[in-house]
Amino acid sequence: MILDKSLIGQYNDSQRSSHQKKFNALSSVLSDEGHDVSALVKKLAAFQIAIPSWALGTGGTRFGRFAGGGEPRSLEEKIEDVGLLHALNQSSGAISLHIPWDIPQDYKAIKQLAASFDLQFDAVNSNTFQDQPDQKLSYKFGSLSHTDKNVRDQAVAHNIEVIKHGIELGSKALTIWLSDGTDFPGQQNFRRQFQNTLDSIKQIYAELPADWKVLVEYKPYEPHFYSTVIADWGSSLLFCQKLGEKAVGLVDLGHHLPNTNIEQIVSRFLMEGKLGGFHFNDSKYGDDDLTVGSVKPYQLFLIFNELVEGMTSSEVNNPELSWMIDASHNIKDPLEDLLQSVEAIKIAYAQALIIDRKALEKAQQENDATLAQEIMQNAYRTDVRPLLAEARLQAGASLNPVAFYRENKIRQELIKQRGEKTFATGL
Ligand code: PSV
Ligand code: MN
Repeated sequence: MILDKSLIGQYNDSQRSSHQKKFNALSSVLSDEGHDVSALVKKLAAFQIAIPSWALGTGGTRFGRFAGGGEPRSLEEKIEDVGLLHALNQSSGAISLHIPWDIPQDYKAIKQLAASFDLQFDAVNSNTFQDQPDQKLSYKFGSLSHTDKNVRDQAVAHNIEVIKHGIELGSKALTIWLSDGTDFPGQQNFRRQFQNTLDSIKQIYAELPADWKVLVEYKPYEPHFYSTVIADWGSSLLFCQKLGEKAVGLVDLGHHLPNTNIEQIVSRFLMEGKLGGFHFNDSKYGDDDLTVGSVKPYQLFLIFNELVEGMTSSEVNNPELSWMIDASHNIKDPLEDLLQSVEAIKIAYAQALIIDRKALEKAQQENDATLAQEIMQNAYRTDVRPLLAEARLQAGASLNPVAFYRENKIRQELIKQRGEKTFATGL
């Protein structure tokens, strides 16, 4: 569906005066606090978060899936949906593909389509966690870590094929999420599994173009329930250190055991110059795939505090980060969910940008925990949404993307075009 952009202008005109009042009030407070408001708006407008091709359809669980209507039936329709999101918020200017769920048939046409929506191709994702119908050897007992070299070779070849698709599309990174692990104590030798995996990823690493990265994602459990080869940030960092400069860690917010201090992990990765990027989502219990910021917005803010601090510190030398959402929940309209997620990420970023860093540093030096908390929460409790809205207004996006989406009955239009019973390919 191609959005008539004049509708955005009309909608913004109807909301402009109310927005202006809120923006003026916030600008005046922030200016008094010494912030350069137009620089903040510029930073927010420039911040782009990639959308995964598998988040555009309704997710499910092993107990079932309740598909919504009008879901994209092809890669082309997924690109159209991300184009729609980008038109609404001007902050979702990239799509991340999962192979083989979304193999492009005609690179040139796909690239043209993406360019028509002003979209880039973010990291490409390999998949050795499922067996494909035409596959020779099974991944039931692992892929890159498998005891059988033939299985490892097949998984390595798949990753190299994914890099090739990425090169054709203009991607600059391969994300490896390795599901390999065990379900029972004693099932495998941990050290040998690690070594097999390292040997496999080294072969993949050797095929990376000079300006590429490999993002090494970690996850503590699921699909395996006793051990996972790359279970935690320590294992991810170990692989990255052994592989070389192009290997960096990927933090998926849902891939931590309850109460893990994710912001400290972010700081450690940054300190080592090994933070590659994020898969944003929110979680209550595990890999819940909930809307970003819906359960733990303060944690998200604390993560952005580390990011802003680390990326602006002269003591940190970390490569550019790859920002992506990784969520596909089972009840919401996926497009509304993604709009809310992007908004939550940018709110946390804006709040982290307005922390009084000098005062915080002083409070830290003086071990004044009370003042440090006041400073952090003063930023967190500031309603920064008018800054985001202003960034959208200036970029030609909608002042309120979710309200616009509903008022213009976009889902109903998609259902009309694609049908009530459609299933997005992927998960
Ligand atoms: C695994 O849970 C994961 O987070 C990986 O990033 C996958 O590529 C993605 O979800 C989709 O299943
Ligand atoms: Mn992920």
